[in-house]
Amino acid sequence: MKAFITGITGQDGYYLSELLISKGYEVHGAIRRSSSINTQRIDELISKYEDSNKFNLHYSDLLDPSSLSNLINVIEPDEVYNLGAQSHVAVSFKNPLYTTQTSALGPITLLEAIKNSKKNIKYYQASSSEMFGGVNKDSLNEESKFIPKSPYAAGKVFAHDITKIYRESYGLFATNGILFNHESPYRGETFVTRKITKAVGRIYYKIQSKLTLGNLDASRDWGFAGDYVKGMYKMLQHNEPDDWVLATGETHSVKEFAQLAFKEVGLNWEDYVETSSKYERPNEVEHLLGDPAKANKELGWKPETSFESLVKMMVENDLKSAEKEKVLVNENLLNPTWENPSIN
Ligand code: NAP
Ligand code: F7E
Repeated sequence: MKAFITGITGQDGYYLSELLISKGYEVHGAIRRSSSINTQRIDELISKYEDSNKFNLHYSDLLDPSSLSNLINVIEPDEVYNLGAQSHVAVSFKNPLYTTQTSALGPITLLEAIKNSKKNIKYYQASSSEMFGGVNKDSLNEESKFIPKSPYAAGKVFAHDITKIYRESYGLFATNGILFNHESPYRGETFVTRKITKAVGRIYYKIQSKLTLGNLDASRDWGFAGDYVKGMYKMLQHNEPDDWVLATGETHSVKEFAQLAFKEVGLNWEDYVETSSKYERPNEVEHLLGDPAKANKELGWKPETSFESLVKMMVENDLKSAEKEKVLVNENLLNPTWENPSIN
């Protein structure tokens, strides 16, 4: 089996690649040319599979249609996982066109290429709980209404709809995984969970003195990315294409996350956390809670990692990296510029 993954350098790209390789897949991923190295998460896989055809990278971009259709034709994948996106909601307000183009044009280009290839290629679209808008405390499922509140979410709604349209119009095996927030030690450092756990590590080792956050009352249904990629894989093995929610069924506030993360190292969060409006969004998604019953019933998927284990895993990882940073800071080999990041 061959899989083609866009967004392979991202959090989910790493976990999904590892999972598919363990299942015997030949994995192909699209990477973007970047002026600084953007393969840190997958460097381990690159070196491990250097002498085999298990893990292969190709230059491409979701905004370069010919490169995507060429890759579909050359690789001839059995499965395409479209994970690539400008995935930061706050940044989407600053770069709305770019965000929308990657979220919306990428999927339609891939779906066209799959349709035109006339091969039975299965397609996974990375849909998001952000599409629901979080306007009340209801538990959200596949039937819940989309009320997007950001350019990011609006682009994802388009991608979700076009995936369904290609499924219904052309009989493509095109699925949407509506995933609620999922985190890990590989989570981008400007998302709130990782921003908190990075700060906890550095505050513990006294190379950071405070942590500035935005809206502490927002709540999210946070799961572990390693569990969620198993759900993506299961969706493409199902006998029929469809849409499925992956979530834990629990919601916690940003405040609760911070409280627990600081508690892991024996510190009181209130001694270190400040708030600033610069980390607030023009239109906030206040509350998200998902209902994964359909995925549980039809795919046999369930989250395996509790909220507490997730926080602990992330804090332990970032404590180790802060310990190494402290050595470098003490030897004047690293400048601690993380004290007051300008954005996110
Ligand atoms: P992530 O860590 O931000 O990774 C995003 C990936 O997309 C990176 O590989 C990035 O490449 C790539 N990318 C960005 N712009 C691109 C472009 N123009 N062309 C090609 N690739 C581009 O995101 P993630 O957390 O792994 O999430 C994976 C997908 O699931 C995303 O589509 C996200 O929107 C969606 N999603 C995520 C969550 C979540 O909680 N994590 C929940 C629901 C849905 P570079 O490394 O070069 O920047
Ligand atoms: O924010 C609040 C912020 O940036 C979570 C993406 O993967 O999940 C992610 O989007 C909440 C929001 O993730 C800070 O206002 C407070 O209410 O970690 P986040 P997100 O916006 O939920 C969805 C499902 C996706 O699809 C996205 O791709 O935390 N918050 N203070 C903060 N957020 C950030 N980033 N930084 C703060 O300082």
